[in-house]
Amino acid sequence: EALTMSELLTATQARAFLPARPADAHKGVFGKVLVLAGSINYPGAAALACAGAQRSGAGLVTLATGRNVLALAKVPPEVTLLPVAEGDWGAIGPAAVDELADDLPRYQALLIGPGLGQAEATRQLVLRLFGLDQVRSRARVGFVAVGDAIAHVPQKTVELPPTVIDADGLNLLASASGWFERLSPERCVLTPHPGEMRRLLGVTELPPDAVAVATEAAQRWRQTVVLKGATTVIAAPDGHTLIHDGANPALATAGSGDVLAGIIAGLMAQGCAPFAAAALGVYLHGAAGAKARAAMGDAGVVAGDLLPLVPQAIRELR
Ligand code: NPW
Ligand code: AMP
Ligand code: MG
Repeated sequence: EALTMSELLTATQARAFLPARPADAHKGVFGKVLVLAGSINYPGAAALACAGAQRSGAGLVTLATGRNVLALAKVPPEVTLLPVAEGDWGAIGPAAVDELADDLPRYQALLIGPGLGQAEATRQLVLRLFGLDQVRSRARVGFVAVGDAIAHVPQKTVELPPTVIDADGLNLLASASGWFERLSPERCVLTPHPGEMRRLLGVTELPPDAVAVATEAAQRWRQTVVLKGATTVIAAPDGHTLIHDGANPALATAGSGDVLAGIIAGLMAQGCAPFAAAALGVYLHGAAGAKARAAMGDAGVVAGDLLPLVPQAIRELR
């Protein structure tokens, strides 16, 4: 019943969200994406997210990740690199924020989370990036003598470009109570699968109506929410909801969501507003999946197979 109450995402709607592609433009016109992703356990997620952003048409994609992770990640050669310091087991820690802060304004979109891992140092990085650490350190001032001094070291306030938060970016954010109150409203796209949505909501089981869950979360958090699944719900902070009904077992494979997050970030870098980028990204990811299934079948498609099909999906939509 909920399905009939919300709008289905059609090709016509997706087409209306496509960013312009002027023939005489240079790469700067199509935007720069910074991807903060990867860890020793998941170098591939960073590479897939970068490639997704490239294939959606972004002008430049840069990967910020730990130096040792870079050595393992099969990053496409066109991607530029910002190696950052890493701690134990390749975990990126909060010091990376200082390394990146001055560069951030150069990017039109940021993607944080694919394969980032959940080390404590990386949790501190995510909290610091979103300005959540100051809340915590203030609360601890009277408690830890050394922490008192640390809490008073003035830290750079980081102005984030429009941001896609996925995977461990979501898991780590969920560890801070009231996390959504600190995000600049209507700047982010959150792309949880049901497991990540449970963590964000702090519940052990989601209510059965995914449309209601996503719609209410987007309004409460004041951000665009993409609740992924065989049916994916795209919800805007103003209550507008689109449903992508594209059940396809070829997409149920590791790294599929990392590619989607990259596509959405790439579209944001090209000037799409968060909700438009989210809806168009889900549509193109689904269309690439349909092409992969038609060519290869239901089983054995891998996330990397989707990548060259994204430009074809864009061409067919235009
Ligand atoms: P279950 O299994 O049904 O009981 P996690 P993750 C639940 C990186 N990756 N779709 C599910 O319940 C990611 O970017 C790296 C999906 C289970 O409890 C992350 O950083 C790759 N899950 C990190 O790995 C390729 C559903 O959610 C939990 C669900 C961990 O991400 C793989 C699973 O999710 C991966 O992308 C649904 N419809 N419904 C690489 N090559 O580098 C319920 N769940 O624990 O968040 O693990 O998604 O694999
Ligand atoms: P993740 O779990 O983060 O890797 O994301 C998985 C991606 O694949 C999301 O975009 C899901 O919507 C999509 N997906 C997974 N299973 C299916 C399915 N059975 N039908 C359609 N899309 C799916
Ligand atoms: Mg994922």
